Amino acid sequence: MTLVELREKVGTTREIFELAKKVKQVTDKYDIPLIIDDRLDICLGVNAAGVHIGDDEMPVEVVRRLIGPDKILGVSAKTVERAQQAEKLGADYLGVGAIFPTQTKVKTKRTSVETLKDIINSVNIPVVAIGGIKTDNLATFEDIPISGVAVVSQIMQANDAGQVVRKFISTLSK
Ligand code: TZP
Repeated sequence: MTLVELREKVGTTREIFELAKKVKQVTDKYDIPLIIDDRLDICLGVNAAGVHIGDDEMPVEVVRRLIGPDKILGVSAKTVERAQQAEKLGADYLGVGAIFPTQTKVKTKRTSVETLKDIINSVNIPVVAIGGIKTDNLATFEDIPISGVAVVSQIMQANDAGQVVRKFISTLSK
């Protein structure tokens, strides 16, 4: 596993801060960087490794300025233009999706596999596929040089999350 992202949309700032602190104790224990979705304040508050932002957040260059050069900045991109602009403005990696239908982020629009390929070919930073990704649809990415996948439901709903993560890692490293 490369990193863990905390994506919490419900709760007060204080509640999310407390949750982030708890999650960071675990990620620190295993030396895995913790990324906070959307919440720059929480990222800075708990000294997480970085933040991930989408279209509705502050502009990429502003977030980069606020977090400084050393924290990881992930940006969601659905088009080549957005991807290239994000790279230029300081993104360290891109999240591209939803590639498949997803129940986790119901309002998200799908991104085609073709666009995923175009984005990968147009930037020099890592591109991670997201959205409806399961261990049994990873074959879709066989010939696509993605840097990784971001997964919510199959891991969060598993009885044994570790087993699912190991299956993702072993399938992707073949
Ligand atoms: N952004 C695009 S799809 C998605 C996000 C946060 C949700 C992915 O969740 P799942 O359960 O792995 O489909």
